[in-house]
Amino acid sequence: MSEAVATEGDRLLADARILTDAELARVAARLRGEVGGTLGEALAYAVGTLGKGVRPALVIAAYRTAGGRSDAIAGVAAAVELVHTYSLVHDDLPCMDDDPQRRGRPTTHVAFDVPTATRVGFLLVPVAVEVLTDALARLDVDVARAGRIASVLLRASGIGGMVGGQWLDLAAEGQALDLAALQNVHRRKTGALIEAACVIGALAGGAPDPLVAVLSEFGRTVGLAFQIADDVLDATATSAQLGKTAGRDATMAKSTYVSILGVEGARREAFRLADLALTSLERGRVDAPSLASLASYIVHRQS
Ligand code: GRG
Repeated sequence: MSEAVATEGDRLLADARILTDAELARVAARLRGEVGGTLGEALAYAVGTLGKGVRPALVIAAYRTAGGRSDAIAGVAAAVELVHTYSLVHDDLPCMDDDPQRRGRPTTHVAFDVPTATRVGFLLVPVAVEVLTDALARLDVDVARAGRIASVLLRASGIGGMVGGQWLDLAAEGQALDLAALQNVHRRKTGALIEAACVIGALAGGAPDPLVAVLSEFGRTVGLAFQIADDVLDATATSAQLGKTAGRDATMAKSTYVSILGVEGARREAFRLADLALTSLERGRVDAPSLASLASYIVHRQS
């Protein structure tokens, strides 16, 4: 997997962000107006503090791979990003990772307060669903497929995915997990939403089930690679590079791929998984250079 492809990944991310960030800005402005007061400001702050946009880029790339052409896919991408954003607002709370910085800015509970940030996280759950259903209507996705898409997103965010993974992650603090247990945490906490991004994009683009299955396997593999790369960056990058506090895993005595395999071993595993993800595309005879570039970006990224 070459770094040149990773540069193409940067370009794809930037293109996807032009579409998705505009959608997120609309959501932020609407929430500021509709909710009003401090809570409206805090919602707009959380939604308007933007990340790299990996999940939206995967939604859009999978959609286009399935033959989708409408820019209204940005609403679907924004919905997936909103789920990710509210998870970060809660993840940073003092009762979880207790982090003062995220995406280069003070976390929502630092910029406002803990009760407000807690409300922001929960309030964004239905907002994400509303943004999703509006976008699916604009894309003219039929009701059965729209229901399937909503179910994929909600399942990935729930006990079998993000929430369950976070729970296991917190419960494992200070304990030495083996690789199988850690893989289960990573797949649920981070991988499930990344896999869902690929599946949702494919379904929205009208992909037949065999193509959905290939993109699901691709997403599952890069989802795990993403969290392993995150473990490596937490141990090797600076807080300025990451826009959040570096070295947090060691401070919180978390088991990570780095604590088990070392930095180089973890890096090699992330690269191996990115290659495996490309193999699943090839095996399924899916020509998806944009997804391949994003897989490369995911394991070569510096932030
Ligand atoms: C609010 C109902 C509710 C649930 C929240 C807290 C929680 C449940 C889940 C947290 C899951 C979590 C923290 C996953 C980590 C994922 C991860 C690696 C984040 C970093 O992703 P990047 O690098 O970040 O894509 P940016 O900022 O670029 O978007």
